[in-house]
Amino acid sequence: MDPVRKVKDAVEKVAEALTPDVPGSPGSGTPTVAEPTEPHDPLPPKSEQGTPETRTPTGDTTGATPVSHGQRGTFLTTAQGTRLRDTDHSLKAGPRGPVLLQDHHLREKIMHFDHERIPERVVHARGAGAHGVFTAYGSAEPLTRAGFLKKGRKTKVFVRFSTVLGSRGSADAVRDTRGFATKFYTDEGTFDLVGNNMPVFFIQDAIKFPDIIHAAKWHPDREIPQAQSAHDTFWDFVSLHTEAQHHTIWNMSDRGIPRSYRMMEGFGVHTFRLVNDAGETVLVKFHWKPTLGVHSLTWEEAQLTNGVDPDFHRRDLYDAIEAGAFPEWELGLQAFPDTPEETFADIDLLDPTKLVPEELAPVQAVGKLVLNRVPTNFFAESEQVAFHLGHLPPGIDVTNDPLLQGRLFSYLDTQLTRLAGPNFGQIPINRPHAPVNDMLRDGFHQQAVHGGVAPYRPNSLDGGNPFEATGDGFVDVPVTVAEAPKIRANPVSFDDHFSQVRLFWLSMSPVEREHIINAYTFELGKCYEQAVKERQLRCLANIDPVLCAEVAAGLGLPVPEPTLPLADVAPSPALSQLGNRWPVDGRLVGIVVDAEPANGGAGTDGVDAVRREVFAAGMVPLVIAPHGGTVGDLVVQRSFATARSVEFDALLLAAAPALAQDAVAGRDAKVGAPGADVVDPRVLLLVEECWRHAKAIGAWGAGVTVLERAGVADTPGVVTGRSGSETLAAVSALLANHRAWERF
Ligand code: HDD
Repeated sequence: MDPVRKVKDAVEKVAEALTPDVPGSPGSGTPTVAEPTEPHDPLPPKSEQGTPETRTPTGDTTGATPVSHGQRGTFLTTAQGTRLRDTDHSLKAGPRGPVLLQDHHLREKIMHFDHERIPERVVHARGAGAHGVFTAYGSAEPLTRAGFLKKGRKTKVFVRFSTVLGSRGSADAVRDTRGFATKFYTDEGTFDLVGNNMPVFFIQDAIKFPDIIHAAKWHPDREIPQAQSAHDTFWDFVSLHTEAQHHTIWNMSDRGIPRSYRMMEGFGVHTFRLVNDAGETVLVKFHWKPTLGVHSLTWEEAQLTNGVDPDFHRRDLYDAIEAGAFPEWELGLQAFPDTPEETFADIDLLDPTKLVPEELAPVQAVGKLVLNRVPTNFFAESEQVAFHLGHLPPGIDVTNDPLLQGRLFSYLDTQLTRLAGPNFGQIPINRPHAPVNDMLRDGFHQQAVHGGVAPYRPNSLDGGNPFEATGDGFVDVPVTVAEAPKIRANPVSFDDHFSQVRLFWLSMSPVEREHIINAYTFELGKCYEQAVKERQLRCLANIDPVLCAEVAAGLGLPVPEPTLPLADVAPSPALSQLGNRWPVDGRLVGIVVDAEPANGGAGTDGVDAVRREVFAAGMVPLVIAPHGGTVGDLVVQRSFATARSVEFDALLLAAAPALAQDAVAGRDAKVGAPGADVVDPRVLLLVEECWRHAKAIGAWGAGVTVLERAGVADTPGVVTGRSGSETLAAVSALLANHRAWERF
């Protein structure tokens, strides 16, 4: 199909999905759904969802027993398959009598409900997943024998994005690191790449993970704050434990508040070892590069979003997939010679607090990931998915990074408790797509009915089966382990805690530096302990004098002297988010219209044409009107009561909606303003917030008045046009830069 047509079709589909259900309204296309009174076939699954499992829990696929997944069988049954005639009344001794203990249906229903929740993840509890496909370019073939990286090979994947600190119900747009965990269901066994949106970590040794997490999570006495690092214990730990300073500056930068999961980079963080068919090895770092570019929220926008739409990132991910604007990333590798020193350009590749600048080792693209399907059931998939760094196919192996080594223990261990027993690998989302023939037996929640009598090796009773693989199995790379004393210590290179923090700071543009200063000032300003703030300022003094002085000024504290010479490092421009232009696919454009003339508004002339042009450009238009329902022929997606600026990437003003007449009358009495001149304050707020958050704003016709009333006319990133079409063209050009950066 013609690609432009394809995008148009996909975007029209989303518009339908986003259109409120106003039966019979123009453009809604939604028939009135009658309330069912007798059994009939259920609606098919939504197009972007998979068909639910069609077997019963007992595995019957003959159709003889009703399927119990997702309300798809006709008649309600107990868990044992007995048809039920009543699920609304407990069995009682007479209509007014006591409930009888013998009511098995009541007890089964309540017992199961009582146990619906499982423990949340101890970290990364809040997250959202999606299915997709990974297609290999073949460029990694010389480096690894991994089959899924061979040219053209397609592999199914499941990705779960997450925040680290908050509980399962916490808000999405908090300042935090984001998890980016990918399960590749390769036909040689599952490969899990369990990374973050930042390339470095707080600690160099896994033994300190409980310390950083205890410090960063809530205080143990009151269990606050939720999903925040802006508190004493976090800054106490990172200021004492200076190897955390590099990860901390990433958190304080715009990377800590991503605009969307779709607009984040991902990093495997550790160095891994690849091995090819000839047994040659190379050290690599994994990168995910989003097609849409790396973009962030502003801090005020993030704070508002957490109130207005705490599920912002989750909703954004699913809306985009539903819209057909499938999120995409390229998988890339930085490859380094596998030398005995395991260093590159004097950077210790086993130190997870260090990155390798892309200018020194370019990221080579090896394949593309496309997320194209939302989960059918959140719990079954996103909640029960279990990743593990030890899930490696032949061709990929681990290194001695002490953080990685500890993680290899932690994930299996935590999942044993979280998923209540050792058989969580049999949960549908965790099942490998490669054939499994293990000799693991029994245990809680065993799903398999294993045949045979000899689950051991060697055996003769089951014909010696299963046999060990010859040639194509996993081989641990026989790395030489140096003869060395048993010791609790780090290599000396791990003692450099500041040079790369300075490298990061120097790589930022002025506006990104301003955001970093503001973030440190905000977070430390939320601390109560003076000693903690002063200690962190001493760390900042070792990073950069301007950074330290600005934050100290914001806190009203003296500027300390550095305790170390400032590192002499070259910046890495690739670390900055600014300076590029990006596709605008899936961006949300709000269009403010007025009520119909009959209701005192100016109407919606030309808006439908603009709406279609927004679609055609691959973006999603959302019509914002004084009320829900319809205005003329336009279906309204947001009313002034439900719209808030944080939802939109750009704003178009087609009209200057006035305040309702009765409200104006009250206002007149106070300020004596002429009624028709009073622009609805909710529209003014939309404009003011979009302006403060440096978003593109465009107006034509009567809409230009709003710019004047809001006092933003003729400022950077605010455009006007002779027509809607001309205005949209200018706004789209601005949107490709993500924000009007000059406004900060
Ligand atoms: Fe971890 C979950 C990423 C260090 C222990 N981690 C978890 C998840 C991600 C990461 C993305 C969520 C997976 C999901 O969506 O289910 N973790 C990282 C990265 C690290 C890191 C990139 C450093 C480079 N983690 C780390 C250490 C330890 C853990 C050092 C322990 C020694 N992580 C865990 C865990 C979790 C987890 C406790 C919680 C839930 C789970 O594993 O299944 O085992």
